[in-house]
Amino acid sequence: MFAARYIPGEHKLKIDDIPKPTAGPREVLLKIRAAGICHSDLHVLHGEVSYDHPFTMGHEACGEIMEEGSEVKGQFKKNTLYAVHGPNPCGDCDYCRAGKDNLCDSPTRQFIGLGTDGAYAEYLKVPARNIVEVPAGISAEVAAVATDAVLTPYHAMKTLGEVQTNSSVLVIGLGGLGMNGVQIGLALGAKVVASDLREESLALAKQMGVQEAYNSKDLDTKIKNRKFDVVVDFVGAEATFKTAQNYVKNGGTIVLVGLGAMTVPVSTIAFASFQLRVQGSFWGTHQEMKEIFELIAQKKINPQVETGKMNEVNHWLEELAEGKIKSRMALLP
Ligand code: FEH
Ligand code: ZN
Repeated sequence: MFAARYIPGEHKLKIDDIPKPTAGPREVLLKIRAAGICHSDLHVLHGEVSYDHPFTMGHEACGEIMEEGSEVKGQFKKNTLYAVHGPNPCGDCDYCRAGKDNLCDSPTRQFIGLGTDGAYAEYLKVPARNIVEVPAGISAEVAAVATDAVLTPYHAMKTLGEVQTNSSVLVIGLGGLGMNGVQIGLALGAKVVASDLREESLALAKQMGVQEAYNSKDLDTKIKNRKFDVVVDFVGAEATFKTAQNYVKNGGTIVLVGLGAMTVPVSTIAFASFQLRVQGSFWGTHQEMKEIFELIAQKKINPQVETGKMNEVNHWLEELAEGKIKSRMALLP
């Protein structure tokens, strides 16, 4: 079958023809219907994260079940889309048992498409426990990108930021994650202010219902000395983290999602004097993935997605690297 493979040391995926997998006793075999591309793929291809073995990439997967393992027979529906929980938790460790399965610390756990075979392929086998049914009416491309670009901001805002009705939230960065973060904040009943350097992104955020959307360079004049319960930095650069420190309330939380810089300076005087908290955020849990699909089905979140052809995956990853993809992209077989 077709598969786009990571080869250690290579900076492009190898388009290959490999044997079609078969489902183990507690696995299912999915026929891939859509696979989202992500900057995390680029971190690997650019050598910032490396692996010592080849595997098929693609950690944002959606497909239909073609085969059920012997121990999970009859548990799933035919002609139905399922989304894959990319963190691929073990289900047995303390984190998994505590419902924090995004932090699974099983020594054998590998992320789908980042260490173990993923979705840039015709077929993908995954543990049956790590898929979630996609509600009818949600397209494969939306479901695929939602497994990261909606799940990650949802985990950051609802679970870690504890965003709720009337929370004041500043969202910094309106890329694929931030734009969904704005919608998630509104869906949770928060008062959301959005900021980005791109005017077209600010306009889109306003179309999504946010009352205030300001260019990051005008933030000081626009919001002056207002402070926010939660500031979510979807960029993770020095400048944006500095902005976050300036506008988070005393005792408030900065949720750091973006990986823009390797490190960002923390103001000790600000953090100590105003008892600030900075909270890292990683992907999301299986339970949260069920919740985001409900919100998408209720049209409270409308993920923007562009599509391309799976066999052009290297081209689209280059487009992503050059900043030419405005929202998120899913590849179709
Ligand atoms: C996945 C694996 C490792 C680091 C970051 C990611 C993100 O794409 C998940 O949101
Ligand atoms: Zn685990």
